[in-house]
Amino acid sequence: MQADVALIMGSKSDWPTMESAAEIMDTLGVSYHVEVVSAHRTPVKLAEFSESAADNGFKVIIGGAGGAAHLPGMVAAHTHLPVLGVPVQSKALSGMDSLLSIAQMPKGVAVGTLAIGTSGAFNAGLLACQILSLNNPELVKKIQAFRNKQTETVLSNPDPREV
Ligand code: RP5
Repeated sequence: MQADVALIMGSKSDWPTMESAAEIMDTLGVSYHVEVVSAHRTPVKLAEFSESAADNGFKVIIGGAGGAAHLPGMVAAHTHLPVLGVPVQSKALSGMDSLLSIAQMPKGVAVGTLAIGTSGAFNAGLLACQILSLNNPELVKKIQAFRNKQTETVLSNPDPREV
């Protein structure tokens, strides 16, 4: 399971959202491990996974969950590694419940909260890469190339009526 990023989520139903994090990490060549770890349905697994995460070589943890989204916060309670939380869009409350559950951490236990849904998941993957790039000049170059290409795509086709 050796990988730089742990990409975990509360349910298999979160994968269609969380695969956006995997997408950008694939693009930038960052290794990740994917697994369902539920704060409520598998609480002992969550504690064991989080407590052993640093020893297992992970450097950043991305946690996605919806509804009563306690996963990222509980992971952060069990590890010193940086934890990025992705609020998955819920059916009942469109992800506002997820967002507030993840963002409103008590002082002293930090979770970096991203946007609701696939944009948040993508940016969690991107931010994990940026954190890892602090000690990796080659990764810095890849991130800069990704950003430059994105900018060029917008600048080269500014007419909103054209695809
Ligand atoms: C959360 O409950 C999961 O993260 C998921 O977003 C939500 C619904 O889970 P399922 O009932 O689809 O397994 O724990």
